[in-house]
Amino acid sequence: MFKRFILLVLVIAVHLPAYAQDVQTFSIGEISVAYPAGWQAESADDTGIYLGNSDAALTALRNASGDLEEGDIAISIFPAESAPIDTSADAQGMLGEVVELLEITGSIQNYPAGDLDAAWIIATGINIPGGEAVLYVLNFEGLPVLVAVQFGGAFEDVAGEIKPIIGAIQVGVVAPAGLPINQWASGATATTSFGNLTWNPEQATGVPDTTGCGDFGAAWASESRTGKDTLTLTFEQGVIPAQINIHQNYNPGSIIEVELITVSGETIGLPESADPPGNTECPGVFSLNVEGIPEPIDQVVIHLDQTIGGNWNEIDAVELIGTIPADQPFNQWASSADGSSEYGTDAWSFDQATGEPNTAICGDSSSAWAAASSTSKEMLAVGFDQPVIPTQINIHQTYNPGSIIRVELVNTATGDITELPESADPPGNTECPGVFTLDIEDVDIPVDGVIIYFDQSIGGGWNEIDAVELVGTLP
Ligand SMILES: [Ca+2]
Ligand SMILES: [Ca+2]
Repeated sequence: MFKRFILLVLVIAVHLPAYAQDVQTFSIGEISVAYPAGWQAESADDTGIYLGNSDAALTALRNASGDLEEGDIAISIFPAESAPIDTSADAQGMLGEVVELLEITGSIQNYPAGDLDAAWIIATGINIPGGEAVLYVLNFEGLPVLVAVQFGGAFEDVAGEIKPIIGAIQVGVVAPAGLPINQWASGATATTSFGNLTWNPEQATGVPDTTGCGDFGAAWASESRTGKDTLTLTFEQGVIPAQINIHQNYNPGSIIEVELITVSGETIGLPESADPPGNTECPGVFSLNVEGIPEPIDQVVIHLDQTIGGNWNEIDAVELIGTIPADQPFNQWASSADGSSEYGTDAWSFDQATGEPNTAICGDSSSAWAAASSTSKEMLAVGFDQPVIPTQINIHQTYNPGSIIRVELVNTATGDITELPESADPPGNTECPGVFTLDIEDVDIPVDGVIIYFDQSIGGGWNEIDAVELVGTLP
């Protein structure tokens, strides 16, 4: 189960030294890339990365156009699963499907990338902006990645610049210290809202989901079209802010100020943060670059005066881009799981212990992991994408808590195992449903795995695990 992690560590070790000091990095979800100073990166939709060596290159990506001057390079990087192809195929197979889908021509070849299964093609066709592009499939285990490179002029002239960037694409590291991450708001409140189920503050959370300029229930709107209102967005991860992107889908022009709130609760006003009429198109993104705020923030406050425009200034989504400070606790849910036995291969399987909790009640629920037998000794091993210096583990139990006898921590790169003292959860200690929390103080090596040992003869019933959270600081 841990092969993927070890592979990733090797990939990182192989690729990163290719760069000198003046390099920047950017990550979206599990994908990250390093690129030369002077280039720009931004998140594309909620899953991909746009990279460009000029404003024109980035604009071409945003507009899906091939309008590039000689020397311009535009690179888009997306999970292969965002294309309608079979992502269980090998790299050449996936690229073959892309070629068919786009009805393009060219010769698919293996792309040399160490142990990584990779393929590439110099492709031409009318479905490619500009008529010519280079496409790559990097078949990272678990998350294959599609890369498209557009360029002005001849490929030979830019190939040398592109190659190290392709080599610096990584998967599986959520947020190494110093890498900007993007987040969409996970919660929202407002002084007023137009509805309870539509146009409510919730509609400004998550990825943008309105289509065009107009009055949409999937965006937040205030009660009055001329209201002076405040919309406050919360984000899961506190970050040193670099950019705020406010997606507006109806009557932009009424934002008078944007404030940030630090994780410790201090409010910081952003100078020149008004978005007057004519500044942002409809639909459009009001983008604020933020500099010089030393504290991590996890809330964005948007003040509107809709007497300015005289009509609802609707907000569809708000994105926060920033870096995770080295000492900031980092929360993650298990991304992989294995163990001694599972009750099913889908329902009650190991995988049911990954991701955020999704089992609300105490009971025998197939959205939690259960062992094959109800009275056996068992082991559940969960893995996490980002190694951290651990400070806390939270084990979400949804049936018969009381059988956990021991918990261990793992560094999957080195194989080091740390047993946690007094890590049993005896009957009566955790309610059902309930969270068994282990605070960790003395572990100073990074870990990315947790192993939970059970003796279900203690409780005599399935001790089901819905989710496991690892909290820690970046190494
Ligand atoms: Ca929305
Ligand atoms: Ca679950």
